[in-house]
Amino acid sequence: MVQLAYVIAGSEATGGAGIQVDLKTFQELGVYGVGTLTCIVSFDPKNGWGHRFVPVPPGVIADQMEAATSAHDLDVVKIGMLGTPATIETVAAGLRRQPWRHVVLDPVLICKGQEAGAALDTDNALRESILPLATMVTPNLFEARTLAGMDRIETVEELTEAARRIHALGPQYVLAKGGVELPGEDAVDVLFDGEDVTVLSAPKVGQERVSGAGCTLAAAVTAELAKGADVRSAVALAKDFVTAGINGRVAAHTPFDTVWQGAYAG
Ligand code: PXL
Repeated sequence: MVQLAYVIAGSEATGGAGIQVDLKTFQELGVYGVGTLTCIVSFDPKNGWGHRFVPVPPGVIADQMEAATSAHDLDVVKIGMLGTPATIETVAAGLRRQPWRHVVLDPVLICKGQEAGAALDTDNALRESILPLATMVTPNLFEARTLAGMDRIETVEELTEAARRIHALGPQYVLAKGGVELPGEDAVDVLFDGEDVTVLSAPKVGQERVSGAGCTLAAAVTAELAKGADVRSAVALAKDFVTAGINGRVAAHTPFDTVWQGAYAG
């Protein structure tokens, strides 16, 4: 029987992040993807690839969630970019309507190139309304600093401390991602389940960030959980999947290359 995975996320028009990446990842990992669109991001090539952001009206988001959850028995969902407090409240209300085996939250606070602190009300709404519903949260370095309330994260020990602090906010599993910005030879991620710390590392592929790596990682975890994998196996496979995708990256005219989700299968 085909397993299903659900994603609630935004569109990123170049194809390098957002729901496009989530659905490609689901397909590559053999799960049937169902998606609900929260917003449309169209980078502006005439303006340094700055963000042009259009939210989907809350009623339309609620309609999509109703259609998706009525058509299918979904029990694993990934949450990507939400973007506004109104969207966050709508998605939280929709999620509360049924039980979930896993809610994987990629806490997209800002996108690459956006100014830090651009959307404090959105950050607060995410923390208050979505974080308590998440079984797993996958912050990058910036998001981990923000959620953990730490000024700096420069070592694996500090990344682990951030994961512990974020765990205390509610989610059962925290996957904190060091990425290329955490100093060192390897791209290190830390999984904390409330008891055990698992450190995953793979040699960095260059020193430049790649667009879509975070989306791909969380989507791959979601797909594996949908197939019934335990959290640690899901995270390990997702790390391999995203590392293969970064090695096979797709060049673009944007400031960042993007992950090739097809690289893992070859
Ligand atoms: O990479 C984070 C992200 C997620 N979702 C959407 C985005 C971005 C960053 O640009 O646009 C829709």
